[in-house]
Formats: sequence, C-alpha cells, structure tokens
Amino acid sequence: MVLLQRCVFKRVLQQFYSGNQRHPKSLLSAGFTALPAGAGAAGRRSQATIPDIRERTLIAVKPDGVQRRLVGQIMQRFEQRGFKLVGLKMLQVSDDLLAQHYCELRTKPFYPRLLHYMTSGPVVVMVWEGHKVVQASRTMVGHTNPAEAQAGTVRGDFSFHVSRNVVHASDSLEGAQREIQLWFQKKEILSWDSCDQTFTCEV
Ligand code: IDP
Ligand code: MG
Repeated sequence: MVLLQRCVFKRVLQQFYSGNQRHPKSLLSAGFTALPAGAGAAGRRSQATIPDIRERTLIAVKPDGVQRRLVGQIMQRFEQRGFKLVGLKMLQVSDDLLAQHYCELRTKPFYPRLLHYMTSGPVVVMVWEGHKVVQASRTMVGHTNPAEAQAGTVRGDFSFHVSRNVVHASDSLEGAQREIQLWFQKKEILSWDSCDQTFTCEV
C-alpha cells in the first residue's frame, strides 16, 4: 500500500514538473516576479538557459515627465533594450499609495515636497520584464540626483534637479516585488509571449 502511494506521488510530481516545463507561463500567472536561481527539479531547462528572463520591475514616469511629454521616449528606451512591457497605466496617485511607496523616506526633510510633487499631476506606471531588468533599469534611469547622472541615462538626459527627476525605478528585486503589488492588481499584469524572444535572449 505504501509502495503504491509512493508510485502515485512520484507520478504526480513528474507530471507537475513536465507540465511546468512545457508551460512556463503557469509560473507567471501564479504571481512570480522572478524565477529563483535553482528553482527545483523543474528548473533543469530554466537553470541552464532561461535563468531570470522573467524578472520584473516597476518604472514610473513622474508628473514632470508626463507634463513634459516624455512618456514615449522613456518607454522607447525600455522597448529598444528588449525588455517586455507587461503592465501599464496612467493614474492620479493618492497620498495613501505614495505614503506606502515612499515609506522609507517618511522622516526625510524633503518628504512633504516629494508628496506634493508626486501628486501634482498624473503618473504613468509600468511593469517591465526581462533578464536582470531591475539592475539594468536602475542603470538606464541614472543617479537619483540628475546633476550627477551620466549622459545617456533618462535622468542625465532629461533633468537637472533631484526634486524633478522625471522617473522612478525599483532599486532591488524585493523592492520591485513590493512596488508591483502596491501599484498593480494581479489581473492588470499580462503574461504574454513575445515573438522576438529568441533574438533578445537565449530561450
Ligand atoms: P531613487 O528614486 O533614485 O530610488 P530615493 O533615494 O529612493 O531615490 O528617493 C526617492 C525620490 O525622492 C527621488 O527620486 C527624488 O524624487 C526624491 N528625492 C530624493 N532625495 C531628494 C532630495 O534631497 N531633495 C528632494 N527630493 C529628493
Ligand atoms: Mg528609491
């Protein structure tokens, strides 16, 4: 009897893992923001060839960026790089959402001005997906203070003062996960197959 139970359990596990290999999207719809390194037996193929192309990050064009009609140019940079847009919306942010988003900055002297700035008009918020997208987008966005940001970065090209730095990018995997959950409902994020995937990364 015990032997029979073991066989059935083994069979179920085999089917589960082979199913996930054929349909990696099922992991995404389960709400994963990144495939952890060494993700169990199912990761045989994933570990070897698609380590973390499903990493996700939150990017927001702040009110000054929207007012200055920079949304298209900023999005274009992420598209050009090969990242995949999986979430997008425009909204007038509430004080409550911002307080949660910037909870670590609550005690900073500039916090009230930051809230005022961020609620001064609509923002465009996005979720981008791809290999090492969190780190790559921080590099693409540039230094917090645009005066120190390199040319070629979003902040380095479109702004010069820290209080009007045009764009937000999550600063870590954990931060990205937290921010995506804060700004987006699960159903607002789409997992879709991009036909250029074999050209932008190894799959
Ligand atoms: P980050 O946006 O590069 O991650 P954070 O330190 O997380 O930088 O700060 C969040 C935001 O707060 C900045 O993007 C900027 O809008 C604002 N901020 C940070 N430091 C200052 C400051 O010294 N004066 C005014 N605003 C600031
Ligand atoms: Mg930050």
